[in-house]
Amino acid sequence: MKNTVALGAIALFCSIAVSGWAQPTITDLGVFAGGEGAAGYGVDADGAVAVGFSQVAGTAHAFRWTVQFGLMDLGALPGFTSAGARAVSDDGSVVAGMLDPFSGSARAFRWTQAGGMENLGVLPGGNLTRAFGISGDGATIVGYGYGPGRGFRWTQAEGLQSTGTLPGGSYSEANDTNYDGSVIVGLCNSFPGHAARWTLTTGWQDLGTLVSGNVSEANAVSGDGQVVVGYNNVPMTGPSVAFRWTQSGGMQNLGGLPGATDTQARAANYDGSIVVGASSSMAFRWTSAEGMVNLNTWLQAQGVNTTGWVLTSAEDISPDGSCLVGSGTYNGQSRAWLVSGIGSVPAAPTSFSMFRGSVFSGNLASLIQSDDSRLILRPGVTLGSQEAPIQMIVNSLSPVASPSKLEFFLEAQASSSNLTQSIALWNYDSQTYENLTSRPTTTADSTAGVVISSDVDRFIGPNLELKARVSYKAFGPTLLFPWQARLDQVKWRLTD
Ligand SMILES: [Ca+2]
Ligand SMILES: [Ca+2]
Repeated sequence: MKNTVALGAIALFCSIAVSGWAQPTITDLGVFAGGEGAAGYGVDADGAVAVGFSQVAGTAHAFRWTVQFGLMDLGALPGFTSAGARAVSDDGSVVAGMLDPFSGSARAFRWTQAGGMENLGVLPGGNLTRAFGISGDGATIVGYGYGPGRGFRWTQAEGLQSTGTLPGGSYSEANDTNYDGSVIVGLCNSFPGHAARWTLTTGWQDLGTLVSGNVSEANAVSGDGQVVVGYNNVPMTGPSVAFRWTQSGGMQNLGGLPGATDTQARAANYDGSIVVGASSSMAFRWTSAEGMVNLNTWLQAQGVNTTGWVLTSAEDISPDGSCLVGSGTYNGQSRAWLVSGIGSVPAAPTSFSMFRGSVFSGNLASLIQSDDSRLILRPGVTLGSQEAPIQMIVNSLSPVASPSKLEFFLEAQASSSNLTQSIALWNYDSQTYENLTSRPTTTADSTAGVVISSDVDRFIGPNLELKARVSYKAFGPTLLFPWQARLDQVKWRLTD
């Protein structure tokens, strides 16, 4: 059904105009004003939402980044001064994290777009909770409750429930859960701790260790619940190695990057075929075919421009493996990063036209690369005050016949921030533009995007046409002088 069609015209166009244009991209998720750095922990299914925290004046602020609007501070409930976000549901709408994460009275929280932030409370007799994971469907949050020293599982219907521990055990931690919340993984016993897997019917199951007497801990479980990943180490002093566990194969040693002494697997995709993590402060990616490779060099081999970046850990992966989030440094500054579009195919603009407004300078070639060479547009006459006086229609062709995902990105700035920039895609079914995002313009380049992963075919024409409309309109005080929109790059990304 989904066929990558070989369109000679596109292939030729790509080889000439966009050679070296990497398909996966790395995005700096930014920091809040005055921020000292950021760490990324969770990504949704299609790379449109990422979560983590950003440090401002020594205080952690939980963030939820979206491709449309960038960084948003989730704030903190009254009585708390700091927060950190640890995980996000596959649709990006539910976030799990911690209030005052580094204090003795930390509380797990749940955030939703509709209801805001909610304190999940403590287990009976407990005095703190920390949330570490969320199910793909967003209904189950897992973490750890101090006091009783037990992993917890939270659902709307049942509230906070202890996961218990192994028979005779004194301790448990719940670090992650699968797509539907039916499998939880973490740590059981006191010392030495063992990686463990929990289901409602079996309770905790000890996954053992690679070497008798060692310590192990499970950090994550695949979406289907079948693959558990984490680390194994020698108690107290020893080096750690990553492991990948399956029911049939038991615990498999994934080792570490060459020379590394401290390796942890942190996440797995839906079927557990891709594992990511950190190996002596270098992010890694593992597959059975390629083994464990340094993510920095792997991305370079994919054509990603990683200039300035050192990716020190990969903390989460989307179910399809196309998006990764984690932490690192950009030009020496602590930053959260998002890599998206792994496995996607490019589509650069092939033509554009002005429906309202006109070209001040630049041309189609200005839109191809992110190189600060820009297509500069100015407003024109409109039929009414509600109509945007700059409306550019930009066209391309999809290299994929029936993509599972369509992404559209625009890097641009304007001469004023008193403008609204809107992106619409032409719906070939309804024969109308669907307005997908509107936001204020910035006077320095910024990237706005849309990610479509359901009913994608409505945006693909009968001959694989792609059509988008970018518009600009003044808001607030009327601008008395001519203003400009300056577009550096327009691009589509399609995933089969
Ligand atoms: Ca630029
Ligand atoms: Ca450009």
